[in-house]
Order: sequence, then C-alpha cells, then structure tokens
Amino acid sequence: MTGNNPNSSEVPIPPTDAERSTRSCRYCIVGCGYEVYKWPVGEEGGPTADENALGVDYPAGYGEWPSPNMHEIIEEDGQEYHIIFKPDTEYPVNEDGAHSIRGGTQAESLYTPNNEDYDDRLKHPQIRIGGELTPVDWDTAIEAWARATEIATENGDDPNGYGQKLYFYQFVENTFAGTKLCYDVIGSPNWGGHNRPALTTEVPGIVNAGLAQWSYAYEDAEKADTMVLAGCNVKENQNIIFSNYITSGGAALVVIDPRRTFLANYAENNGGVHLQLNEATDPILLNAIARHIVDQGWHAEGFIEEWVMDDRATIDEEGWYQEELGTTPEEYYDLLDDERYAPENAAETTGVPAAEIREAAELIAQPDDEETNTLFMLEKGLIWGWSHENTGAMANLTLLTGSVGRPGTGITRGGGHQEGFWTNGSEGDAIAERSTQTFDGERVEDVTLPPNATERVKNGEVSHWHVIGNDPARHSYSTQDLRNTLRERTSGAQPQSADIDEIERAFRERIENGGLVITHQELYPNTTTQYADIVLPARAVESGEGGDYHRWNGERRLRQYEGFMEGPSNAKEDWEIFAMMGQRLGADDMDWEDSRDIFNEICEEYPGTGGDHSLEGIAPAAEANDMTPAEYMETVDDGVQQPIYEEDGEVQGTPRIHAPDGEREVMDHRFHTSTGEAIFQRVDWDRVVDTDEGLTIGDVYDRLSPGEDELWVTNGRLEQLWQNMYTHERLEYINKRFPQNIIQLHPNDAAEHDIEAGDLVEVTNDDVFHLNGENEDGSFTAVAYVLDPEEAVQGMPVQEGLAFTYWMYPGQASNDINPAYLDPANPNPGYKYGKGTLRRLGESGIKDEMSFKPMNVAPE
Ligand SMILES: Nc1nc2c(c(=O)[nH]1)N[C@H]1C(S)=C(S)[C@@H](COP(=O)(O)OP(=O)(O)OC[C@H]3O[C@@H](n4cnc5c(=O)[nH]c(N)nc54)[C@H](O)[C@@H]3O)O[C@H]1N2
Ligand SMILES: Nc1nc2c(c(=O)[nH]1)N[C@H]1C(S)=C(S)[C@@H](COP(=O)(O)OP(=O)(O)OC[C@H]3O[C@@H](n4cnc5c(=O)[nH]c(N)nc54)[C@H](O)[C@@H]3O)O[C@H]1N2
Ligand SMILES: [Mo]
Repeated sequence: MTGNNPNSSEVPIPPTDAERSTRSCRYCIVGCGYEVYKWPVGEEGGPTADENALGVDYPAGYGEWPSPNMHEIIEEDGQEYHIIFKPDTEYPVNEDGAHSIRGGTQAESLYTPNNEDYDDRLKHPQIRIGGELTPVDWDTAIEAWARATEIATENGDDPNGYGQKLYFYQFVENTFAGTKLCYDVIGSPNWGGHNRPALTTEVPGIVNAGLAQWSYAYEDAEKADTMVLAGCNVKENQNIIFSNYITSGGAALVVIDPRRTFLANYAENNGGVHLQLNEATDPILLNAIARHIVDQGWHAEGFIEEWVMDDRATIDEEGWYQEELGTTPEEYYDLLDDERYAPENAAETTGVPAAEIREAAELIAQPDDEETNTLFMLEKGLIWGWSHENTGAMANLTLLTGSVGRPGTGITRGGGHQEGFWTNGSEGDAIAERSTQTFDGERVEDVTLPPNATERVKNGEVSHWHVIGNDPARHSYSTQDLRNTLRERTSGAQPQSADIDEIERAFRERIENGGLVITHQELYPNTTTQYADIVLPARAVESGEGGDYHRWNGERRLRQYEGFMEGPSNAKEDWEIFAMMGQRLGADDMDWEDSRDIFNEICEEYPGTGGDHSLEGIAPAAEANDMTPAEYMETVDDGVQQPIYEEDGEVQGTPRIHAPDGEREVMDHRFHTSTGEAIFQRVDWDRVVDTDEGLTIGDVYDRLSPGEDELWVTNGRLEQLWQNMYTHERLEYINKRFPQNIIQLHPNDAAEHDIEAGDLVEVTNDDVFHLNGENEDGSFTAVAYVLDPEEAVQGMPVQEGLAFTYWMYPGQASNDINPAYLDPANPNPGYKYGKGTLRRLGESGIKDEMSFKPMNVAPE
C-alpha cells in the first residue's frame, strides 16, 4: 500500500505542454478548486516559469508547488502518466492553495490497473449465477435489469414494484438522468436518496419557515460577529470554511455539540461558548435560548413585524404543513413561555448550565449592536434527529434576531457533499400523484408525502431495487434488520446460467414468491453488493473519469469540471447506464451523446426558474455568445452563484438569498412563502408523532434513552476519513492512523466495564426502536479510545454516559444499533440517537500501533 508513485519524496515538474484540467475536490460540500496536470512518464518540465506548466520559478512558495502526495502515476492503454492534483490558488473558494487533509490525498486515490490496492474496482458487469458474481457483457446485464424491472412492475402496470436509491450528491447530469429513469420512464414514486429513504428535505423546519437551506456566501462566515455551529463539526467536516473563513474573521462561536471537540475548545478559547448538551435535547436548549432573547426584549421587533407572518388564517392557507406546524409570533412566544423552556429548567434536561444558555443568547442577539450579525449553521447533529424541531428552532432564532439577507448573517447547512441534484421537470407532480403514504397526525389527514422507499423494500412492495452509488445495507437505520430482510428476500430462485431466459426465469420465480432482485451500480463492492444480483461498474466521474460535469458547493457556486482520465475501460458513466436502461424500456428522449448534451437539455428545458438554484440565465447567455450552455460554462472560470440570471449577454450570480427587496430583483419574494413573509415554526417537545399510540417527541425521547447499564452511542465523522472509505481504506497512512474503527468513551464508563484504551469493545442494543414495528437487536465492534485524564489537557471528548463512533467503517459500522425513528411529518431517520451496552471482547491487537492522544486540543 504505497500508492503508485515509486519515489514518493519527489514530485516531477509538469512540462509546459502537460494537459491541464479544472476539478473540484471529490470530497465535501466546500468544493475547493483543484487543477490537474497530466503528462506521459519520461517527460519533465524545468525549474523556471517558462519551462513548466505551473508557470512558477522553483523554489516556489506555499501553495504554488504540489506536495509529494499530490502526485501519482497512473496507467492507461499501456502508457504511464504522471498526474498532479493540486489546489487551485486562484479559485475564490480556497485561495492561496488551502486544502483539507482529505483533498490532499486525491491523487493517491486515482484508479490505475497497475496498483493491487485497486484490484477490487468493479471492471465488468456481473450477474450472480449459481450464487457467484459472474462477468457478463453489457447487453446481457442491461437486458437482465430490464426484465427484472418488467417483472417487478408487471410490464409497467404497477410501477411501484421498482425502487431506486440514487445519490442526491454527484453531478447534475447524472442525477437528472437517474431520476428521469425512475420518475418519468418507469413512473415509480419509490425513490430514495443516498442518505435517506425518501425525497424529503433534510431541513424541514428551515424550508417551512420560508428560508433557503443554502442561503449564505462563504464570506459571511468571515463577516459574522457570532456564528452558531449546531451539530456541525465544521473543523473536521467542512474544513476550509473553518480554516479560511471562520478563523480569519474571528466570530465568537456558539458550538452546540454533546462532545467536547476541537471546535468546542476553539470556541471557548476564543471568546465563544460550548453548549455541551445531553444527546437529543436540542429543541429544549434552542427554545430556552429563544425564550431568554424574548424575555430580555432583544428580539428584532421591527423585522418580525415587517417580515414574519402574523395572521393565523393566512398561515393556514399555506397548506397542511403550516396548519400543523406554522405559528404566529404570539403563538410562538406563548409556547416559549412553557416552564420547560425557562433556562433553569432547561438546564436540568439539557445539562447546559443556565448561565451558559444566557451567555449564548446574548452572543446570538447582540443587544448592544444596532444590527445583529449572527450566522447560523447546522448539520447532521440536528438533521438526523428531531429534524423538524431541531431545524425549525434554528430557523426561529434566525427570524427572531432578524439576522438574515445581509453580509455576515443568515442560516445555512454546513453541508455534506457538493450538490448536483437535478430532477426532471415533472418530478414534483409524480410524487403528488403517485405517493400513497399519508401523514397520519391528529389534525392532518389525507396528506401526500414522498414514500419511505426503504420501508417499501422491507415490506415487499418493491421487488426490484436499483441502488446507485451508495451503501444502504451499511448507512441506513437499524441495518441488521435491513440486512436480514435483504438476505431473506434475495434468497429465492437463482439463475443457473448466463442465458437471458434462464435469468428471467429465476427472477420471475423469485419475485412471484415475494422475493427481491437487487441491482447495484458502483465503483467498488461494499456491504450492499453482497445481496446484489446485477452489479454494474460505473466510472468515478468525481475523480475525473469520463466527461465534463457541473455541480455546486455550499454557497451555490455552480462550475464546470473537466474529465481527464478513463478509469476501467469497460466501466460506464452513470448517465450512460441510465440511458441504455431508459431506451431499452422505450424512452425516446435519453439518446444523449455525452454529459454535455444532458446539461444543455437541463438549461434549455428545466432550468428551475425562480428557485434558489435556478439556472435560468445560462441558456440566454450562451445564446448571446453563440454557444451551447455547456460551452458557455466552460468560459466561466470561477463558477457562478445560483440563482443565475442573464444580464447584457453574460451570466450574473446571486451571492446570498433573502436580501431585502429592492437590493436586487432576485426572487419573486424575499422569503419562500406565497406572501414573501417567513413563518415561525412550532417547535414542541409535546408534538404528537404517532396518533395510534399518542406518542409525543418527548415520549419517543424516553424510549430512545439509555436504560440501566446502557449509554447513548452517537456517531459521525472523523477528519481523515471519507464516508464508507471506498478511497481511504486503500491509503497506507489511514491504515496506520485508524486500522480499525474507534469508539470514544469516558474513562469512568470504560473503567466500569474493565475497558482500557486499545481494547476491542462490542456495543449491543437489544432494543433497537421501531416507531411502527417490533424492536430489533443490533451490535458492532470498535476499538476503545479512552483518554488518560492527565493527557486530556482540554477535557474529555465525551462526557460520562455518551460514546461516539465512526458510522461507516468497513466491517465495524455502527448503524445496526440505530433506531428506526422517522418523523412521520418528514421521514428523516434519527441516525444519531443510538444506545447500547459495552462489553470488552479482548485486546484489539493494535494497542501499540494506534495513537490514543487527544484530538481536541485547540489553539487560543
Ligand atoms: N471528514 C469528513 N468530512 C465529511 C464527511 C466525511 O465522511 N468525512 N462527510 C460529508 C457528509 S456526506 C456530511 S452529511 C457532512 C456531515 O457533517 P457534520 O454534521 O458536521 O458531521 P457529523 O460528524 O456526522 O455530526 C456533527 C456533530 O453532531 C454531533 N451530535 C451528535 N448527536 C448530537 C445531538 O443530539 N445534538 C447536537 N447538537 N449534536 C449532536 C456529533 O458529536 C458531531 O460532532 O460531512 C461531510 N464532510
Ligand atoms: N448513523 C448514521 N448514519 C448515517 C449518517 C450519520 O451521520 N449517522 N449520515 C448519513 C449521511 S449524511 C450519508 S451521506 C450516508 C452515507 O452513506 P452512503 O452514501 O451509502 O456512503 P458513501 O460512502 O458516500 O457511499 C458512496 C458509494 O458510492 C460509490 N461511488 C462513488 N462515486 C460513484 C459514482 O460516480 N458512481 C457510482 N455508481 N458509485 C459511486 C462509492 O464507491 C461508495 O460505495 O450515511 C447516512 N447514514
Ligand atoms: Mo451526507
């Protein structure tokens, strides 16, 4: 495991004729710019600016030269090439060559046939024959996929038999082609994203307040006086926002996280506060902060009067969701008056001292300043829980302080991947017409919601599940239960030969007996592939295999990225695979020549007019310049922030959403409701989420809470690792740093179970909660990470009664213990709210190999 580079302490200099392409980082939302240089092995540039493609004189300054791990050698068609993957010093997002630790490893993660670490890359279509995945040709694979679809949907009479689980992330060209296949060609509503089971919003409380989930410009993190970071570990997961914007701007940070992370310590060391709340108590904490702001009269009355809806009847007219969950300001203040939200009482439930609640309220409201410049950022610690309450409470604070639409203000997600989600035009209609799942709340009936497609795989409604670029058997909720179902439902008749009629016979027999066929479209085999019948090899377009693509980052900056390598020669880009499938089922509008054709179709036919991500200016600007949209975007070097308009024959971007009317005519309305006013959301611990049993959020919290001898076991990310580690598990330094998954434990909890740092621990939950089913069992293993109290110079990463682990580690993933709690008003899973008991299994064997030093020591 050394990478492909034979001499990893030197970097060759690209010659002047090296091929240069623009890329974004393949990893997180921030979307740092990179440039890639490619040239044949054997050639080399010289040390003066006119002798090399970088245009720099050596020795060069920081950021101007690539480091050794930004260089690799790949092989294509028998020829070896040098590849350099270095930060783009000119790109506005990460000027000066900044990059994350993950971004810096992108060259090392490129596929090449001459490196055994990549041997498991999927290179040919395969079908499971007699139990073994067997290579077949593309025609057979696509025909098998089509026949499985025809059987599952009864030749189209019952489209519900097909389910698709496709990434939300990736490039707009691929998500467009995939959703076109699912919604338009097949007509099934059973669509789920890569991280959740339905086409829901991740931030219902924000969206329903009339706010955009991505409303800010990165520079706002530099301009804010206070920044609230709730359940968002921006230092490890959206690194460059932290290092290039937050630290340089010097905002006081209010960090809301049950763990004492580096970020939490950084906040405390630099004029901010860490609210170390008990797991899952955010709605109470956030309401207590809001109550103190209102009690002190620090709220922005003028803004609220002008911009927040205050008439009950008008709110009700906005639709069922607002009828149920929207409030007037008066109703909202009344709700905050509940004794539960008095700081002293909230302190008891949340574990955050009342004085800190008041301190946070003051930092957020900034009573001494004429204008409040607070930026609110949240991510998975809030989203994967009480998603309406948590995100609604953050939206309420934003509106309460009127801190939105100006530089240094706003509300936004921290973000996961860069976004490239684009559905075809009729997607919304498809859901409304075909969805049958209803929110069965007390006051709301007959309401359509996108169905939970994973539940429909479990209950048998879906009999052909098409999974693309994600690993549900590992990332979903209550995964032991899901895997048992997948095993059972795929265990029926198996094809005995590669003959297409034999394949069809077996699929038919299986499906007619209540079974399931799974197609998995992937780069590498993962947990889900174990159950797959049809396995299709995709090109890694994120790392430059294939054509040119578009996607946008956390400040809605859309940019084109160029492909620069091939990948496995028999693999195909995802859109190509979707196009073959669609055409086989009779579609006559999927005959694209390349990814640019798709982008042109999107800009010309479905530009998303009027939305936060509207592309409407691209086609007119392209036309004015006598180009196609894709050709035009190639000329927009720095990308352009959505919504995109056309002015004088060029595209114009929008730095931030919700600017006051008149500043720029960007949207029909300042806030996204029919009147243009925002709506406070009812954030209520007593909201009923299950009418049959009369369960409230508070009741579910009690059921999820650890019992005797159990701990909360929450989960999330670590700076060095990316997702299911499909790239990182191949890197030598990762295998040294994290040879196994870790579980952070408080020394008292560890001692109680005779566990020491470096021991292998099993976590078991024999009571995995199901809102609408029977509770299940689940367990996983990880290596105990326990700090010696003397070394914990800035505190323990976890408090007593809480454990934290990485959620996607191969073979040691944690979701078997996580609850099947999905809010019926918006089916997002409560992935963060796991619990379990600890058991020492024995020595892990890596005690002396792995570092157990503190990871949370932050500078002043
Ligand atoms: N290094 C790295 N970066 C990544 C990724 C990666 O795999 N690795 N993945 C990307 C993706 S897809 C995503 S979605 C984002 C996710 O980005 P984040 O949401 O920042 O990531 P997490 O670590 O999952 O969760 C954030 C924090 O939530 C805290 N938390 C747990 N329970 C609670 C709770 O009840 N309340 C509160 N307030 N906090 C809680 C955890 O302690 C954790 O520190 O990261 C992106 N960036
Ligand atoms: N407990 C818990 N569970 C969670 C979360 C949590 O915080 N806690 N977070 C949720 C979130 S936010 C996320 S994002 C998910 C992550 O769950 P997944 O999305 O399942 O995880 P990834 O590792 O991102 O999976 C991406 C897969 O796509 C493949 N791939 C990459 N590029 C391409 C491509 O171009 N084409 C194709 N066909 N395949 C490709 C990779 O090989 C990899 O196997 O987990 C979710 N589950
Ligand atoms: Mo994510």
